[in-house]
Amino acid sequence: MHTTGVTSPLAGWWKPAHRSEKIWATVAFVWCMVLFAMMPFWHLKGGQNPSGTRARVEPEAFRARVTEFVEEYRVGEASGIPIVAPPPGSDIYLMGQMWLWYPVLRLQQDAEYTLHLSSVDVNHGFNLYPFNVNFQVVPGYDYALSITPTEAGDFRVVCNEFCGVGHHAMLGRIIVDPPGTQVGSAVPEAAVPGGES
Ligand SMILES: [Cu+2]
Repeated sequence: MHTTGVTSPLAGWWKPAHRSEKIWATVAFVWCMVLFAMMPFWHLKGGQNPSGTRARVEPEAFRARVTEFVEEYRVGEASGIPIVAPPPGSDIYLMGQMWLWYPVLRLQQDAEYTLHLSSVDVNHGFNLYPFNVNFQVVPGYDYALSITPTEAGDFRVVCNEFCGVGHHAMLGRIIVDPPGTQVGSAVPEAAVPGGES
C-alpha cells in the first residue's frame, strides 16, 4: 500500500521481528558493550594519561622557586632569557607568564626529569612543538610531569591558550642535547623566543 507522511503505514509491531533485524540488534548491543568497557579500560591503560601530580602553589611562591632554580643551574642567556641546564633526575621548572616561557631549558636526551609547570598570571597552554604534547598551565597549580626527552634537538614551546595581545609571540625553547654532551658547551644559536628570526 502506498503511504505518505500523512498516511501512516500499516501497523505490524505484533509480528515477530525479522531474523536480520535480530542479528543487527545483537551486533549493535555487543558493540555498545565493547565501547562501554573501553571507557574504564582506556582510563587505566591509555597512553594519554599524564604522568604527573598536581599541587596548589601561590603564583609568587612558584616564581620564587623558578628564580632559585635559574640561579642554581644557569649556563647562559638567549635573547635576555636565561638558559638553564639542570642535572638529570632533577626537578625542573617552566613558568608561563604574559608573554613568555621562562627560562630556556637545556636537557639531556634519555635522562628523566620532573617538569613543574605553572603560570603566574592567567591560563596558558604548554604545547611542545612539533610534538603533540599539550598541557594546561594554570595559575595556582603546580603541575609536575615526569618527562624523558627521547630526541635531541632545539624545540619550541607554543602557548596554545589565548592569553592577551602578546599571545602569538609567546614562544619558549627547550634544547635537548644528545647523551654525553658537555654542559657549558655552545648553545645552538637559532631563532629565539621573541627575538628577530
Ligand atoms: Cu600564553
